[in-house]
Amino acid sequence: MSDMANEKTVLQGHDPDMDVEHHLHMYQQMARIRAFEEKVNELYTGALMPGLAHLYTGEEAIAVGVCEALQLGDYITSTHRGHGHCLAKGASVDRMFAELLGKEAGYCRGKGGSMHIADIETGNLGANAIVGGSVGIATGAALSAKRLGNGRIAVCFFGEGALGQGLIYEAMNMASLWNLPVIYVCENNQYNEYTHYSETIAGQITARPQAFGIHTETVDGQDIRAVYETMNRLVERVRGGGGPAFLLCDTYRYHGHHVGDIDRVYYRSKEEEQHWMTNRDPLKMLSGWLIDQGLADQIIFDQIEAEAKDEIIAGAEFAINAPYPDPSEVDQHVYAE
Ligand SMILES: Cc1ncc(C[n+]2csc(CCOP(=O)(O)OP(=O)(O)O)c2C)c(N)n1
Repeated sequence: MSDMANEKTVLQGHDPDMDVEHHLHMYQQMARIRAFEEKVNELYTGALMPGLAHLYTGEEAIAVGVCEALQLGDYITSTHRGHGHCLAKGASVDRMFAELLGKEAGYCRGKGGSMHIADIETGNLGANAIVGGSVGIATGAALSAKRLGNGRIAVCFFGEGALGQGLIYEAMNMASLWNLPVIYVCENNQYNEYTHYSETIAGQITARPQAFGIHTETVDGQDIRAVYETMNRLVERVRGGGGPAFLLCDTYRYHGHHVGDIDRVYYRSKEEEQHWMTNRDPLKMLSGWLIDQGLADQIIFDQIEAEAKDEIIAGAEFAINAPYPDPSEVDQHVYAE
């Protein structure tokens, strides 16, 4: 954020305990994710991106609120809808776009694509196209952290669709028995592909982790202040040896299941989409609150969004102009050693 933007931030007479700069930083992170995803959609519709992508637009408050409560060395695992998680944990826009476009500069030298981005330097153990697949990886990372005594924790992001996978219950059972430092973050964006979650999930979602004795909380996933505050408490508890936790976040994806899912009225109404975008948008909710409190004005948010767009345009340009990997390395870097 520019100095000029920072100066505009702090309006007179605000509560000195309120960390306005941090709220603006969180807004900026959400704006970067939103701009990134909009550019991905543009690249896809412009036939510049191979494969598909599952956009995170609308769910930004969860990735940012959660990752802001973590340290760099803490682990995350992600999903097929993972761009927001990667960026919130610190991935660079340039290398993300390069990966999406299959370029050598990408996080997996262009061989992983949208659904397999991993960034070990920022503790990101990887996205995973297998629904529920990263639950075992996050739980294993928590086991290693506990055995090494390095104080790290692991966060596992997954959609509510993963609640239909048996693996998650085996992993939660172990995590509880072994008191592992792991937080399961369930992003309930209401739909598993084209089916409302009420048609796939019996009973209360929270009853499932509770059955394993796992501490469970529910939060409004559109309210980044609530996500961040709740995560801070959970992180403290888990890092302090309190055992695993489960955070259920209610949210909504603005786009289709993937970029090609354009005609959606057969499974959800335009009115429903409009309701979330108008009344439950995470960026608007945060900016509206800061403005209402007299802590910031609209100019700063416009400025942050413009800066985010510039960064995204530059990152996409970098990737478009970057070279593909040499064909001779097609069978290299494909398996972990
Ligand atoms: C094991 C497995 N089964 C099915 C699929 C196909 N699939 C991809 S995404 C998806 C729905 C996932 O829904 P959810 O976990 O709620 O995540 P969301 O897409 O809503 O973010 C399915 C069934 C898959 N990738 N992996």
